[in-house]
Amino acid sequence: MTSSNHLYETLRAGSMGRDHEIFARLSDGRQLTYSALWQGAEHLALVLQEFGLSPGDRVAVQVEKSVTALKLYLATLMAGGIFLPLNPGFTDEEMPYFLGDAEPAFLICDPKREADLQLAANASGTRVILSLEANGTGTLADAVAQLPKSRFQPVARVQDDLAVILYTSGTTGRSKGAMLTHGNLASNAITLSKAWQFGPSDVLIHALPIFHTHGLLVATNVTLVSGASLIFQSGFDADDILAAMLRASVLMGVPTFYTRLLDHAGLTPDVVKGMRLFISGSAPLLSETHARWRQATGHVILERYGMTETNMITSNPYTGERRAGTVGFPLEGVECRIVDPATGDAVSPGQVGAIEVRGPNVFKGYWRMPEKTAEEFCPDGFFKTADIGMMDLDGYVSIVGRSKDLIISGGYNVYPKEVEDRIDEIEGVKESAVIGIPHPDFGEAVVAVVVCNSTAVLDADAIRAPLAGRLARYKQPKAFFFATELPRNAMGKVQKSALRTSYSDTFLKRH
Ligand code: MLC
Ligand code: AMP
Repeated sequence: MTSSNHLYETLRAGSMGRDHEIFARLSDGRQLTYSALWQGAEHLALVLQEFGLSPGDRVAVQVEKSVTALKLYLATLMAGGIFLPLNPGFTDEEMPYFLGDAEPAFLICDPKREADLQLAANASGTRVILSLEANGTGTLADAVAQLPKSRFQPVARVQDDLAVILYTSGTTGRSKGAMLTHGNLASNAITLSKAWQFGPSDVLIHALPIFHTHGLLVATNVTLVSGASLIFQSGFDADDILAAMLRASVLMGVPTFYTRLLDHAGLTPDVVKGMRLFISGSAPLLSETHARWRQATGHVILERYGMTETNMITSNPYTGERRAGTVGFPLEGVECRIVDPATGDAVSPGQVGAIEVRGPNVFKGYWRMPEKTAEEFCPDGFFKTADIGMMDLDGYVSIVGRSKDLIISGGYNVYPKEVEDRIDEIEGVKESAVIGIPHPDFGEAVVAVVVCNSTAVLDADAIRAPLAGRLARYKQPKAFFFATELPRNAMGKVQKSALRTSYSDTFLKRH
């Protein structure tokens, strides 16, 4: 009897019978065919199995972006494991939490991090540590070289089995592992491919990180399920993206991609001539950016909305009006409602409320946090996104705010509490408030307002220096302000909105 591996088979179907076609064009001129991609994934799956991977084991991966890392993602799925990618910017202080919580059987990391992560990995019961550099070398590649090459029969996995865990920060400081199933990811990939009319002739410029929903589960999965190809870039570089546009058809990016490209003299209607689609998501796209892009290129950006726990929820239409300032309609098969947060009742069109989502895209829950999971779901199965929005009479959804204290900087989420805790630990600091304020490049920038003890004399460097090495760089405040006290309401709660107003033009006036 042949077994079936749901997500693997869904993704594999996109290129079935077309193995000789290109999957990825790399920056150094090399090209990877679909057959090389799947064969490489099979070899890595053999290694995982040889080292004792059992179905359901977590494979934690903290590496620089590379196609080998994509093969490892596919290999983990094929071997029945759960892929757990982690931002390579996470510091040695941040990593032990993830390892301790997820208890991965495998850790694949950069060789330069191996020694520093060893202790935390041992403490979390990690059985196997292998290294992988961006150029594909390391002990993982050595293990592949030593193994006799045979075919790998994917391990049976059904829709409800876990495929990926992605950590998403929590307001209380503890990151939560969002458990995404084979069914969640397969359904969203198929839905998006259809909604955005992807096909084998599409060439996607891939400049996003691959440890998040956007770069891994949207960009990569949609490409695979459509049998399309990637121009695979290690990160954002405006020159490289503009050069790639001459051979590409689609770009997916966060709003910072678009504002940076608009600032580049090389963005002309000629350069984008062969492109058919520009997609933006992960953070709000200003209507102004939408209009400037249309003016500069003649293309209308398609904005969509999603989150780690739900994959993609809404999208502006491919055909039909792509309305600036909105994130479009609920995707096919995805239910989205706007409710009064106090009563849970649906509000009328045009009224603002809490956004809730239900569908095959919605995750299974938070890893080993059943109470937290129960809190975030309504009894009828809708997930509470914590985003505040409205749906107009035509059905377009707009995001107007967030009920959680969250900053989105260049598409990365920063939870103020985590940064405040680190600042408050510094000697001489009485308390702090971390807020997000408008930034021309990152959309929002993290800044800190610090109150020192009466006897302490601290300057910005005295706060900045101890944070370096403790927090990933994107979480580190871009400016520090000092105050004698924080504004509080009658209940004693810090009034962050007052602080945001006070400092709102900090970065805008510098430009
Ligand atoms: C880099 N820095 C950032 C930052 N990115 N600071 C704040 N926010 C960010 N997003 C830091 C760098 O460490 C550096 O610090 C300084 O800012 C300048 O960096 P840079 O060289 O200009 O940044 P760059 O490497 O070009 O990266 C910017 C970026 C990148 C926007 C291209 O952040 C990025 O790729 N963002 C995409 C994130 C993403 O994929 N999100 C999707 C999540 S999924 P220093 O101190 O060294 O000078 C999700 C669901 C959904 O949200 O709906 O998709
Ligand atoms: P994450 O936790 O990283 O998955 O981030 C998800 C959050 O990003 C959502 O809850 C939204 O607040 C935000 N987000 C994603 N896409 C958009 C968008 N197009 N417009 C506004 N906010 C967005």
